[in-house]
Amino acid sequence: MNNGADILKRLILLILACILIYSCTRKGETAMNNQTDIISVIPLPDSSREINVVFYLENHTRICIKPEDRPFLEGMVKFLNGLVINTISARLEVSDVTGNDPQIILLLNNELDLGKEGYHLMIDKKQILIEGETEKGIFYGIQTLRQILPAEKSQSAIEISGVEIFDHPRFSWRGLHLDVSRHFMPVDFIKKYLDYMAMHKLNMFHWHLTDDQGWRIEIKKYPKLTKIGAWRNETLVGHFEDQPQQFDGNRYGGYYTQQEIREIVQYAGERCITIVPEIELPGHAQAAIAAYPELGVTGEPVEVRKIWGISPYIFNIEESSFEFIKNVLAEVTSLFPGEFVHIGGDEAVKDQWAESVRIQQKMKALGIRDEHGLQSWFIQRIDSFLASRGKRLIGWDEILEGGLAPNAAVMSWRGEEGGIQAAKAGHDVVMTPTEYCYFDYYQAENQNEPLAIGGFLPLAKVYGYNPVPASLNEEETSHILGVQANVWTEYMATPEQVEYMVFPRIAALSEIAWTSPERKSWPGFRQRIKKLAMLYKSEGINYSRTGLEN
Ligand code: TNX
Repeated sequence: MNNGADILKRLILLILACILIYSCTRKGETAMNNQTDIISVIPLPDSSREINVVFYLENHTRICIKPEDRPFLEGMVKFLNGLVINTISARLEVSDVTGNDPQIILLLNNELDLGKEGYHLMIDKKQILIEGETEKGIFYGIQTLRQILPAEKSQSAIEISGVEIFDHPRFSWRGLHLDVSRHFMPVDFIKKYLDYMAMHKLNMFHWHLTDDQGWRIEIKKYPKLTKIGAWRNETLVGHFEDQPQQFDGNRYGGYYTQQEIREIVQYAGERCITIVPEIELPGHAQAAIAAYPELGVTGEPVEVRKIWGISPYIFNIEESSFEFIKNVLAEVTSLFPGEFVHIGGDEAVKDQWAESVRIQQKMKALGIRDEHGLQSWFIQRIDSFLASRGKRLIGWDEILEGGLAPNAAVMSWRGEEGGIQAAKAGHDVVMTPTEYCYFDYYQAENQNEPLAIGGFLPLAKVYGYNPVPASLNEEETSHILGVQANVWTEYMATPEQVEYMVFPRIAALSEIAWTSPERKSWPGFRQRIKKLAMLYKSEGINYSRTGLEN
């Protein structure tokens, strides 16, 4: 009896212990799942699930593509192999057939239902599958794989943990801008910049090619734009507000030939990036007027601007000036295949228009009430020209003043108000308010921070931005194409300084542009950015460490 009770007691204890061990394991699993849900990828994908196996990437791994996909995926194979070479120092063979070897499959699949840029990535024991409805999706799948792979190069096979990811972007406009007028950036750096964008799944490169301080795009019909307009006699030293102003005494400039531009457009296209060229009108035009004074209101000669701030020089409204602008835009549109052309429209000081008897007479004859109306008339003429060439106009939010053609899009930079107003009026909008999106602002309060324009935009603040204003209803929200950060280079004289200002804030931008807001998490991002910074380091990028420390 005693013995029997003892056995029963032991049995009960054993069962209890089993239950305990089982439940602990379950808990452990859940905890792990939660952890791996947040895989270390930026921007964070829609969903990720850990698969408890490893894939060995080795030099006899094959890249497999269906024969009918080949013509569309050649470029993707090139990227994938570039990535593999950087990881295991080997180039993989490409084959049509799927044999028994470990393989990486790139697949076009129009039944995925993840949109044109979405992808499905699955890493299991025998294969890595990257599928997308288009090559763009596959490209982004490869970018995700890039962040999953170790940042350092290895001479032999590597192990990759199993995972399955479904992913697609929140916005179709995930933009980064670069001002090459205030400081010229060489072709090689523009290519790097495009690489950096691709790494973060950004897809719109807004290239600010003209401004008061330099005209940077070769226009065959008007050689003086680059012969004269691309060069300033000297440059301001220190901050614009420092007194007395001092200058470096060095002639400064540069421009891109059309051949170089074609090369860059192609390079961008291979990385699923569309370039939006910007030709500034009617203000920020001092360099063009320096080259051709007859385009200005006074007709007097002026030099290319050598200080920052806003110039009073503005295009006149003669028919000959519209001819000039149309001819320039004709060359620009033939170089850039994208849908949008940015025509500036910001900060056009209208004093010269107001003071010109000729312009005032013309305004009256046209029945236009004031200079805002005149700017609107000006922009609408450019809009119809662009439309006749199959392009869409986009401009800074000032173009809203005085009315705008329905198809034109607006970039909201002076806060969100312009964007809200534009979306409510049915215009497409890109949000880029100074407060959250100006990467020329300081990112740290550090005493030794390199000189910047001012402001304060730390990493966390960029991350916290939601480009859809709460005041918009669903229909209006559909006009928010996306978000963009701007990189004005008054205080960035070199590519290294541009990198410093862009990194790591570009990572926060990519997540607000790509990841759905419910999935975003600042603590999660802070962990993941540390891993991504290892990739920045191995790429030799001059990134700011602020925001990456504990
Ligand atoms: C305003 S943002 C400008 C640029 C300057 C920038 C400096 C915008 C449309 N225009 O010309 O470079 O401020 O932050």
